[in-house]
Amino acid sequence: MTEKTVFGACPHDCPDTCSMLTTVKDGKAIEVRGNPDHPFTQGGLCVKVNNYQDRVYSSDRVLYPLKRVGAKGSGEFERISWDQALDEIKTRWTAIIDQHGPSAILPYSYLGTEGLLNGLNAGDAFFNKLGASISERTFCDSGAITAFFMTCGPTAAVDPESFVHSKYIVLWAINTISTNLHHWPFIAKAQENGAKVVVIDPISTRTAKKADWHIAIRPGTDAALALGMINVITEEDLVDHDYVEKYTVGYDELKDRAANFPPDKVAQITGISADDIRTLAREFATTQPSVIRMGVAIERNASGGNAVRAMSCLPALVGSWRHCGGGILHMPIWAFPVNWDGLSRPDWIREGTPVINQWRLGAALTGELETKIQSLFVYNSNPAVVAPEQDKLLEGLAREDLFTVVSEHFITDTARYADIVLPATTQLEQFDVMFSWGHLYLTINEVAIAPLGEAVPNTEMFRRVAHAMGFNDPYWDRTDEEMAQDALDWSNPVLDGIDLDLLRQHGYARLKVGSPDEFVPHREGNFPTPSGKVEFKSSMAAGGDMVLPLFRQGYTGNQRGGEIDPLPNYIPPNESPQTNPELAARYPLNILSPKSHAFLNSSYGNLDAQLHHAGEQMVMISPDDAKARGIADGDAVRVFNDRGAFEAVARVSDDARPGVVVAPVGYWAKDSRNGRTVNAINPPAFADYGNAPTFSDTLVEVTSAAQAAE
Ligand SMILES: Nc1nc2c(c(=O)[nH]1)N[C@H]1C(S)=C(S)[C@@H](COP(=O)(O)OP(=O)(O)OC[C@H]3O[C@@H](n4cnc5c(=O)[nH]c(N)nc54)[C@H](O)[C@@H]3O)O[C@H]1N2
Ligand SMILES: Nc1nc2c(c(=O)[nH]1)N[C@H]1C(S)=C(S)[C@@H](COP(=O)(O)OP(=O)(O)OC[C@H]3O[C@@H](n4cnc5c(=O)[nH]c(N)nc54)[C@H](O)[C@@H]3O)O[C@H]1N2
Ligand SMILES: [Mo]
Repeated sequence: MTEKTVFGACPHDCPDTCSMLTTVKDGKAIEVRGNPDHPFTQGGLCVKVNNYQDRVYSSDRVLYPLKRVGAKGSGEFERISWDQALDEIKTRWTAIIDQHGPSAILPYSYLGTEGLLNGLNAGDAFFNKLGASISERTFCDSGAITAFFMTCGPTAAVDPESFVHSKYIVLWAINTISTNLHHWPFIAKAQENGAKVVVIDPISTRTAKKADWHIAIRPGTDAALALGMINVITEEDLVDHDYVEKYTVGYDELKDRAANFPPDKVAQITGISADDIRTLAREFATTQPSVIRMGVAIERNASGGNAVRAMSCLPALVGSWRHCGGGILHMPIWAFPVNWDGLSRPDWIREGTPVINQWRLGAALTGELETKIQSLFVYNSNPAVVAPEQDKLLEGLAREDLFTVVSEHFITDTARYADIVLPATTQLEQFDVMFSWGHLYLTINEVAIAPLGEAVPNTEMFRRVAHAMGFNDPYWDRTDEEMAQDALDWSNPVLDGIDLDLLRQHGYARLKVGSPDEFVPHREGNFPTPSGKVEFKSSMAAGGDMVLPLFRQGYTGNQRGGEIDPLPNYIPPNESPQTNPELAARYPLNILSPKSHAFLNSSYGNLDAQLHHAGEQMVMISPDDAKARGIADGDAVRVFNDRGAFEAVARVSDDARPGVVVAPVGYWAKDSRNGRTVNAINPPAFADYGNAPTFSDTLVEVTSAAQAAE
């Protein structure tokens, strides 16, 4: 009998990127646990991943290539060999390319796994070589990143571990205990030491319940709140003038802009009292170190980018950057010297290649866009659940003439529509190196067990597909380890003394950025913006493109020109009772679709332990709104607007603000009452920056399902 412990990394698209230890006995993984030595993981995993071996060994795993035998969407497949699958792909694609050109093929991927090798960019080089359309990947944080770069630049900004030193912590549009769990102990420690924790969220979340102050803001109005805070700080002269003078640009213009946002007006927009707005501004300014932790959810409205810009001005105005544990934390990912272009090979993109945004998949497949898509290749993503306009998307996926290939662990709602399904390995069966967007450690993921069935890592899948298509560039001759060598700039000072051998010995390594107790990168400015300062007035606004090239692999075609406001402003929500009274007469409730505590996006939405935790697809509604509709807790309800409808169980709770309902994303359509989930009602509309979504700006009506059926 042999037993060993293998260093791994949680694969998921989550800021925590836990260092994971897998116990392997006689070639079988019997347990996973959090690495107790890792300062951020601290020995714990979450409810999603702490039984990861059950995902690996689930009897529902796809273990062999499959070919569709039933109708699209029926989920009926038969086993074929890898050679047959590759032959079929080659034959179909060759015909499509001959007839329509390669841009009729659309890749679609996101972060099913976050590894440098198997994650976001795993297929880019292949599809660029093929000449396929470019998938513009703005699922997550593209608006906030653009806004943050415009104001502070690509900086790690604040070490999440430094929060133990903070005295005033604002958790803004983030549900830390569900979505960034391993940050919580640092916040809790600060709280024990006397820090005040403020949560700004329309919902009383698990995190809000632990806060000293929960501010239940109206969705999509955060930009107004931040500008209101700037108004109070400038009017009452709570400004750190020395910091502002030395390390910022555009103070006078920002002050003028904020003059349009006095607390009384902001109170009307946000639903927060003028006194509370003043208190928040005063306390944030005077309780140092003060820090903001923003969630990805901040960007999901018409004013999301502007909100991030205004929020990113606050710490510089009051000098929070002078202190360890002060500033604004967006994502420390920018500290990792990733060789993005080496992974993606944007140099292989052909001039004039169409760019199709991910949120527009329904439109792309139903022929609404200029480029007609004849083939879709999905890996690391489950668009049938995570993309909006679900009705349209499923209609597109059902097209008989569309040739769809999906690489997966499971027959997801998307894979059900595939012509060919390719089996993918899980994290225990593959090698990878992981960055983090929530801490400053690089983590290795070693192979713990042999691949099950004929599953392969994405790296190997693209080697096979590339060779089948006759590509012989050495890019596809590299081993995974060689790819890892190329994926990072190991000569960068932050990786000084760190290499694969060291990672193999320790499982992880902290970047050489100094200790969390001394991490104050902007005590004296040094912001990576064009001016080197915090740009209240942004010089990047003159560039005229509000989607950073990052999201389309460095490709700078299709620029949208136009005037961009160099100062942060507030743009009213696309859909809200305040701004669209006509629409609100039919659909009076503002719906939010945040993350589920027990799922990771739609991953785990099919597995027993997590489903048991999450319960049936639900919608949370306030007692007032429920009563007005004759809805009781536990009733089956229909949630709908002009785009679509889904059925769910009502959870009547004071946790929802009146006028706001909440339906977490991640439930699978096939297991839902009417075969639809929350993205049936969500729009494809873009936020102000970065082609981010506007899920927090959506209006619906809720009725009891029995009533709807009459
Ligand atoms: N358990 C779990 N953890 C996850 C994920 C998951 O699916 N499940 N997904 C991972 C991924 S991909 C991401 S991007 C992150 C996201 O992490 P978060 O941004 O924390 O995720 P959300 O739950 O979508 O939103 C957080 C909170 O924002 C609030 N909110 C929504 N709209 C607004 C608004 O307009 N203003 C304000 N102030 N608040 C608003 C919601 O009510 C919600 O409680 O989580 C990661 N971690
Ligand atoms: N309404 C609403 N919609 C949302 C959001 C929201 O908050 N509300 N959040 C948005 C955000 S922030 C994000 S990040 C996206 C997330 O969207 P996605 O990244 O598409 O997330 P998942 O639904 O988890 O789908 C990932 C799929 O990849 C598969 N997978 C995992 N590992 C591998 C692998 O190694 N190889 C292959 N081939 N496949 C693998 C998994 O089994 C899973 O089915 O959703 C977005 N959509
Ligand atoms: Mo995300």
